[in-house]
Amino acid sequence: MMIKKFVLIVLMGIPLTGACQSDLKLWYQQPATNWTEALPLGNGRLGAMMFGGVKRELLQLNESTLWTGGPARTNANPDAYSNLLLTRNALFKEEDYAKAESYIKKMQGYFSESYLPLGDLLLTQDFVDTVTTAYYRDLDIKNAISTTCFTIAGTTYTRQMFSSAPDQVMVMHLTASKAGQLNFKITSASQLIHQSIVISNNEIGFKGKAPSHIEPDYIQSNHPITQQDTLGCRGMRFELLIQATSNDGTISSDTSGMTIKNATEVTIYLSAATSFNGFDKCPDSEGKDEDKLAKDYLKAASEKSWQSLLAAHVADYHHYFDRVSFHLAASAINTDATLPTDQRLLAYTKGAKDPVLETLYFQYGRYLLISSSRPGGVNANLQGIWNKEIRPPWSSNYTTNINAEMNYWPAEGTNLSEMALPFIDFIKNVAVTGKVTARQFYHARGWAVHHNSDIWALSNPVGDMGSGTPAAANWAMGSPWLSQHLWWHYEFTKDKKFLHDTAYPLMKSAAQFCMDWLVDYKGYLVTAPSVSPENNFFDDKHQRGSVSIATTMDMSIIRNLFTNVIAASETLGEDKAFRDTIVAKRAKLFPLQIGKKGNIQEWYKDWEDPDAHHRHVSHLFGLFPGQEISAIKTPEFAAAAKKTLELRGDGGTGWSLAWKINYWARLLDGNHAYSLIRDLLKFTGRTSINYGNGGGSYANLFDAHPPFQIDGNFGGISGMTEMLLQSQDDEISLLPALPDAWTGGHISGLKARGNFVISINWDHKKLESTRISSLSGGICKVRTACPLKSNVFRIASEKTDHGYLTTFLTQKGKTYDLVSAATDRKTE
Ligand code: FUC
Repeated sequence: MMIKKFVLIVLMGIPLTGACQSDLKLWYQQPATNWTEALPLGNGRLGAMMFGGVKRELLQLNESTLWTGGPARTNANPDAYSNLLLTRNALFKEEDYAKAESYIKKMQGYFSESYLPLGDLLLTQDFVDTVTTAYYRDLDIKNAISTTCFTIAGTTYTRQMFSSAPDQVMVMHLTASKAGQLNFKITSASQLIHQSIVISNNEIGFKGKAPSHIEPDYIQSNHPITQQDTLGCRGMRFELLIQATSNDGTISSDTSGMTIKNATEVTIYLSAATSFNGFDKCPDSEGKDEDKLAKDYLKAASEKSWQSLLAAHVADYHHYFDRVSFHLAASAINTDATLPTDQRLLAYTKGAKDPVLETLYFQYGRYLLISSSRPGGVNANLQGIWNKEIRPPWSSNYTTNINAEMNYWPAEGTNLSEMALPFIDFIKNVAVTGKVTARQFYHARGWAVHHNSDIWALSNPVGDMGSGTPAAANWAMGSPWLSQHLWWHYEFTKDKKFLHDTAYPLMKSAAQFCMDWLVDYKGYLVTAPSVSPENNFFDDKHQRGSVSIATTMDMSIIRNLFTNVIAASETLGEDKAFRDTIVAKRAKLFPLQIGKKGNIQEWYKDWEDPDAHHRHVSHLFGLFPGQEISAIKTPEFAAAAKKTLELRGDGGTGWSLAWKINYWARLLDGNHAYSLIRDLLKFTGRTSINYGNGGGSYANLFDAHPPFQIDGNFGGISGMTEMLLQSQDDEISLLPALPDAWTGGHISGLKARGNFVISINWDHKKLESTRISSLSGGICKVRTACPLKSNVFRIASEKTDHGYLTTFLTQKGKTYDLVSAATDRKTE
């Protein structure tokens, strides 16, 4: 009953002017003319970019499992290992980095496969009159529904669309305010080789088989697309079905499309599926029955009304989205709040203060994660699930030297733990292929993953046996970095069964790889060969190089894994002998170094940077996402990290800006973090690749590397979260990096390590009150600028050099309200 009532409100509540805007809508006064203005919808699997054209509505469609290729080959490069000793000799004995680079190139394997666009759906609508008024389109991220409406010759036309997770279809509902005014044709297209299907008068579609391989966009090739499966076991089948229903108009179909005449209300159901059946199954011979899947989803959905599908969709979406609300004091606003989102973004780019746009951006990131990563599905790729290119930038694959992990930085903290599950499944898969890679390439135990992967869980260094850039391709730290997310999932959920059954065995196996990969050198354990993603150095002879030993990032990632493995084994109370070995190994790892400029050294030696402003700042891994460098516990390293960031500068690609927001938040410098939020929200229209300082946002608030990469959206909101709440080092820090621009506000529902749900109210930059719900019980230690008080339960507040630490014992399932002593005094 409640849900029905709510749906009616949603349907009737279509605002026609900016004045009735809710804070949680992206809205525009004109259709999208290019892809980065279109609005993304998704249920984790089915994605659409809705353009909102008047005469020509374009929906660009995706299905998250539609990739080229088949299971990763196990014979990637049998000769790789013979070059390892040669590389190490070049590094240790000759210090000849060019030579090391030439050997390491012989340790490369296949390129990854490519994520594909499914196709387009076009609605071509006939109007006698050409004058359009009251045009409006939006994406309501509170309900995950997009609306386009406009008026022509006195008739208002409305199209609403969503992608339903419970019903596994996308649905569009079209209405005309005057009877019988809907006259349009539905056609479909795809860049993939396909055949049209006409099932009945009101059901059409297409099906086909994906290419067996597509070369990455950065490889020069006259024939980049290989359709034929010459290797066997490559190329998945796909199918799209489109059904329309109307209770008054007529519907007819032929191979050219579907025609709807004289209707007042039409519902279009879109169903799609592929034969993908897991990373290790031949997608054709062992594939799923995509025809049955697509038909079954469609049949079940089309038996339900638009209203009931919408109600189920909204209820399902609210279950996740509503956990967090975020408001910033509107007093700081000096922009025209009635402006549409694109103009608001432009005003912001010119310097307007707009906290509402900032909170919209935050919630939009959560919307994008819920829409691109659902339990049981595949993890969000470089573009989430939204890609229109047959040869997308970087194959729209997984890049594990930052991008794939950054996608999941906000998952736990913004209370979307379930959305991390597809990433955990991906980690389980690469741990399987990674075992073969570790053994074949390095004769090592455990699992190894390099910088690129795909839906088939590719783990070898890419480069087709020598054409990859070693600074990217031969980075071997994928398994220890990915393992961090297993530990995080445990820390935030306290799910001991998950720790025991899933996380610990994978973490331990990654640690075994690291143990075998590390080499004794001058009393330390070092990695060799070693790169610092995707940067170069000038060596002692001023020769440019990229392959050396013991880069800071390598050592920090391994230290982080070893620390987490030790904690995990202690928590489980098992595997003491292994833990002792890891404790001993950790003590011997080559430590962090402070260089002559007062910065954290990136390389084993204090070498110069050919590109001082390089977008990667991987040597600060220990600051974030690691926790080795702390403004409170290791102030010298924190000062060196700050110097590093100053030397590197603020510029960068979208994800680089996003990472820096997290860095400055960990350095407790809210104003610097905030200035980078402003950079990340700088409007750009550029879509060609720019490795320099071009990072920003498109009109649809997608992150611009450029081109579009979704990592910046996710990394950006992780940084915003870190400014308001941190929970590393066994304490919860409230408002650790609050910028002056966020004078007052309220955020509720964030998660902290220990499985606490936190709400925070602040005013005049001072904490007023906090509510802490303890989902697992246990000690809660909170750091704040002023002591916290409670009249109902016992707490102890202790003054430290960095604010007050308040400690109390929580019971599982209980909620605790605390006020700041400063606020308390004010009200007394
Ligand atoms: C890494 C980055 C690039 C880009 C690519 C997908 O290689 O260095 O900037 O984000 O991943």
